Amino acid sequence: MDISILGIPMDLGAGRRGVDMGASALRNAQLAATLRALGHTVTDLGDVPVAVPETADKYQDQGLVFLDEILSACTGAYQRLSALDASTFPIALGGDHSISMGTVPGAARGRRTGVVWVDAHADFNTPGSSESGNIHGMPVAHLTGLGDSRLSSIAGGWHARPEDIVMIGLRSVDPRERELVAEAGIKTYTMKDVDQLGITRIAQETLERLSHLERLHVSFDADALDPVVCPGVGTPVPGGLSYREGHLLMELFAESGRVTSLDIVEVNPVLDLRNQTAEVMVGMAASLLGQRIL
Ligand code: 5AB
Ligand code: MN
Ligand code: MN
Ligand code: MN
Repeated sequence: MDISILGIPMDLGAGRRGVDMGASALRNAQLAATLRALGHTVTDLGDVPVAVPETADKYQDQGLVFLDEILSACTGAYQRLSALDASTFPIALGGDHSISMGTVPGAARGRRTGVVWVDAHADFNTPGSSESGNIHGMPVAHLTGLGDSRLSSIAGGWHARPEDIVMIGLRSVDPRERELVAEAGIKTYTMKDVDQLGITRIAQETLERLSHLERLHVSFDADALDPVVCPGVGTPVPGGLSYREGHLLMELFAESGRVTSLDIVEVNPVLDLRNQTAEVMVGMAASLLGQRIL
């Protein structure tokens, strides 16, 4: 497979500093070499330009922290990815999860695309429902066309349909956000569901539910995994996916041969232990891209 890596070193959407270094940490953890060893052709496209908070006005817009800078970085990511050949498999490296407002439509390249959101959080706040104003808690709502019209039109008129979205690993959803997810009719698997059903059944149901789609994007927030596995995240929540549950999910998706793009986001080297989180996430990417045990 032809894989293209794009970094979006941005922490403007997160409440805590440091995820801007995630892209660098993932490269340092041998992402490209690992994927090449699996037989892929890997091109690193470098980084999209991102403003630093020190030069930006934090509260330029009510309820949306660093709106202009995030719009500009997401637009940059969208343009870089949507220019890629349709057969190329893009991997976007965050950065905080607000990058996905650009990377998901960029990877979709105009086509209807399923989105598998692997995350402790639903990221379905709107400016009206968010208590933090942090845009990394809002990307899915904006991908479906809700919320602020500037953030929901980064890709022009392209939107993800709620019925094409599945969320896995949830265990921290805000009260109003919960209502919005239910109203939108998005399929969710909480950690309770993971415990009760098991990851195998969840992977099968997800692939079945999205079986009408030719393109599937996996947006993998490192905080979906348990903080013991991935301590280097800005918003850790106990009780997450185990190391093997994460791998098994990626292995089952790989077996399906249906995933066409990937985000790896929210890796925070400032809070990490010797780059463990980046190394774990490179392993997840390898499982998704065909690394086998036997
Ligand atoms: B992440 C919270 N719901 O909106 C909010 O890490 C957390 O991309 C959002 O999943 C977490 O600020 C965003 C409290
Ligand atoms: Mn997230
Ligand atoms: Mn999260
Ligand atoms: Mn986070």
